[in-house]
Amino acid sequence: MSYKKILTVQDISCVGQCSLTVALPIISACGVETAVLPSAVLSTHTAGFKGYTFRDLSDDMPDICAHWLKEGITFDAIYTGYLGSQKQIEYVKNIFGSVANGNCVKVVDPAMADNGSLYPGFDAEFAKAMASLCAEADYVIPNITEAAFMTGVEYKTEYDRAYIDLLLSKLCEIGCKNVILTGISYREGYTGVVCLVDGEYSYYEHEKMPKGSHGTGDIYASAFVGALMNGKSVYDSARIAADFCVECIKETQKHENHWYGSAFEPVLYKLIEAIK
Ligand code: PXL
Repeated sequence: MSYKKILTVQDISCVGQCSLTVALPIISACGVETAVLPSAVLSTHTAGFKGYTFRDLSDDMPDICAHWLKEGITFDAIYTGYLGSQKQIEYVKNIFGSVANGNCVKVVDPAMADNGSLYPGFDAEFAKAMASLCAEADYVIPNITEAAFMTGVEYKTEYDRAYIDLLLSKLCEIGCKNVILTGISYREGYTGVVCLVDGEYSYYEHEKMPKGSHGTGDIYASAFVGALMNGKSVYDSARIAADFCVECIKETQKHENHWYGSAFEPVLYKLIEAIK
């Protein structure tokens, strides 16, 4: 397996175990060189903390990218997570068109919503812009809420296979090529992930933890990218990432009052074992 170099574009939430503080250690631990393009610096993430700082780094993004171009730096994969503005989404499209090498794999996690609501600061226009970025990716990793906001399909907490098929077909209509739809539960006590790859549906089901933990979306996408870059199939990458998230949630529950993130570090070795 050749040594791969990936670029991940997302914010730094200094405290909160999400975005870059999750993607960098996880993808690096998978044996992949991980370059970063921080889109913003926040003192914490926005889900549950009050009064966080937000330094928008949008205007630095084109200059950073221009320098890489001058140096002849390109990437085998580009993975984007939380992006702070529509302007950043446009910059990412330029990045896709410039520093991607010939076989570059583009992965977009449209990290903007969960449990039926958009994160603070986002609106329907942003969701539309994110949908247009998803159309440029090889793989997109939305949850049901994000898929619903991007397609205009009603968000549901109780659903069947027909609803999921509707979400998938609407995602394809807006230009998504391959979809990894997370948090899909068809029966009590279980949840899982649906993969639509080259039009083929598959589903990996696993136990559903009674209580989730924050940041598992970013952990999931990072582990998926790490596994994919190690030559695993899309389905195996989706399965490995899902199993890892379950381990992270179980670990988090051992640590009382750890409400703002997921304790992924103590179980990171399990992800590496699953990949190797
Ligand atoms: O993907 C989660 C995330 C990342 N970055 C910031 C966030 C969140 C979720 O709330 O607020 C800044």
